[in-house]
Amino acid sequence: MSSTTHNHTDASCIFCKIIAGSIPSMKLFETDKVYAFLDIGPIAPKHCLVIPKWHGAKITDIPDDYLMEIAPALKRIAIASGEENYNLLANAGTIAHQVVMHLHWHFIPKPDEKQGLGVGWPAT
Ligand code: D5M
Repeated sequence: MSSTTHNHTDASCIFCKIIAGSIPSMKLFETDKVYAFLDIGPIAPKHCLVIPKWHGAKITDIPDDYLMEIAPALKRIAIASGEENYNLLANAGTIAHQVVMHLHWHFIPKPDEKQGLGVGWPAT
């Protein structure tokens, strides 16, 4: 069920705006505490993100009850995607390549190029 319980926000944060619906996203699903959507710059087909509905850059900023909905959301995506090979990752800090300072987990499928699934991607 969706909800309006996103009460710890940063008005300048693009992901807070996505949660609030003030800028568009390709939403996959949401719960009271998490929001899942397609990455705007996919590095593989079905590349998507899961974010807590609580603004904070790092895992240490986020209350446990929000974090506890992250793993089930990633599991739901993994099942729905049908993918067998993928990376789940969260960058923390600029040196670790975090660009959006609202905690997010990437779900990044890794097509098996030996089976031809990755042909043509990434474009070179
Ligand atoms: O990755 C931040 C990720 O956020 C990057 O893969 C692009 C994605 N992004 C940025 N803006 C949007 C919008 N508006 N919709 C969907 N996805 C978006 P990082 O781990 O911080 O390097």
